[in-house]
Amino acid sequence: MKTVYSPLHAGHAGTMELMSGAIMPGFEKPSRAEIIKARVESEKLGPILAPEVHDLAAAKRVHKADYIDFLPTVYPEWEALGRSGSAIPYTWPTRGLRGDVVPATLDGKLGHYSFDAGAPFVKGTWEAIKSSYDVVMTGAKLVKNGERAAFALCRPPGHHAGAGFMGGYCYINNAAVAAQWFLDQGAKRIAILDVDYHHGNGTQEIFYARADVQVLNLHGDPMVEYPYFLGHADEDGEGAGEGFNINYPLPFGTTWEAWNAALEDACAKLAAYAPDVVVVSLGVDTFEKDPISQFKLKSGDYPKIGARIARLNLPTLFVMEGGYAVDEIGVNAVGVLTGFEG
Ligand code: Q9C
Ligand code: ZN
Repeated sequence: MKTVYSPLHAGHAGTMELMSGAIMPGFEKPSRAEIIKARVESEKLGPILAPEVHDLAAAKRVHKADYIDFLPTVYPEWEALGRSGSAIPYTWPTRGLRGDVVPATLDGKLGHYSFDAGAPFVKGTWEAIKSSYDVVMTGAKLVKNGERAAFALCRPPGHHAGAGFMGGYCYINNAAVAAQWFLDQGAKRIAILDVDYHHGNGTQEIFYARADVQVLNLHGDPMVEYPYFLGHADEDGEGAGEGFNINYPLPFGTTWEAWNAALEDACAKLAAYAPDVVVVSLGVDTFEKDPISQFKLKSGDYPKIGARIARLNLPTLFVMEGGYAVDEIGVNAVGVLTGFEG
């Protein structure tokens, strides 16, 4: 299968994050994508293509236009204030406060357009976000033009980004953009299968009231795990979308057997939906050695995930999301893809 990759991701480097009461170097770092790319090469998965440059129209089909227009302004405004380091919000319009008024200055805007402090900006962040979007658009086009599958090696990831908010290392929801783009190209139904350890709260929010995108999510139970506040089993969609959002919250310590049972159930529901394309939000932070996660999948499990997805026998776009055990991230992510190819 073909991989789409851009070196521009690497400008999103040296970010900081808040963790257990301390500011520390970000876990979502450039080496992640470089190690996956090296594994794509050493496993001879297929050619690695540069993305085509796209305008932002497809991003604005799933995100609010004012949110997308805000993203490239962040770091220049931050610098104009005489600041350096990582631009990070520190206050949010939570319950009872005004979420409808966009503040006029940067710290207020950062809070308005985010749900946490987990999506920092440095100098190269916007270019990296844009390259990740170009990567997923190029991958989507490959599948539309007849490839059985393609791998969008996106960085930064996307599944925590909602219509009008960033967070959790995510800015543009690459998987959601691709799903909507397939529909706009004439597809009738798209399924998004999110196997990242964390609930894809942004993806769920974007498609919650819609029947033309089925969203299936396997993740750490939000009663005990980030991003909390969304991802419970009773969230099954609303209005026309009722029944088209399917959550599998799983406990800390989940191993292959229980995780795979949830995958089997998800694949059965996905097959019954009969989508034109499957978009896989491919996180490998389910790995036993992931530094911020609590599932116990082993490297040998990832090819089995790919093989199961292949048995759906549908055009498939793999979109890279999380995974922070950098030493094994290439083995695990590319393991899914080689398992798919059989
Ligand atoms: N820093 C993805 O895997 N970390 N995002 C919370 C406090 C946030 C994960 C712990 C993890 C975000 C795409
Ligand atoms: Zn994750």
